Amino acid sequence: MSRPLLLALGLCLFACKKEQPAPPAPAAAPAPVEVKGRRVDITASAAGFAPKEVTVQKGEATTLVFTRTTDDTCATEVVFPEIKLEKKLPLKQPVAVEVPVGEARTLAFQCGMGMYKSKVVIQ
Ligand SMILES: [Cu+2]
Repeated sequence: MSRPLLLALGLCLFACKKEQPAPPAPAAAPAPVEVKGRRVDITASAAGFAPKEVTVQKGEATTLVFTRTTDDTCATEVVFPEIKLEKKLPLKQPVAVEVPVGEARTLAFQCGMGMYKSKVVIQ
């Protein structure tokens, strides 16, 4: 074999080894959690809750599924002040919150310290 070819082969082996991708994280498959009605996933990350605003139809059973994706966030729990609901958000564990859809209103939700203002609009 010629030198350049060997070199190319060597480079390729090196490059290929380097590019070996880490086993892909399971794609955004819905995490197993008990859900009633429509499921709306909400992520709690360093940037707060996403989406920040969720619209829900009055009378349509809807469950918000919160998943905290990082330890680098204040949102280790979610609080719905108006309905006095608080749920701990363990890292990477989906937490279901059933939306009270009986009446049209806007419910705020936020982290335990009242930051990351977000809301669910029932209409
Ligand atoms: Cu906070």
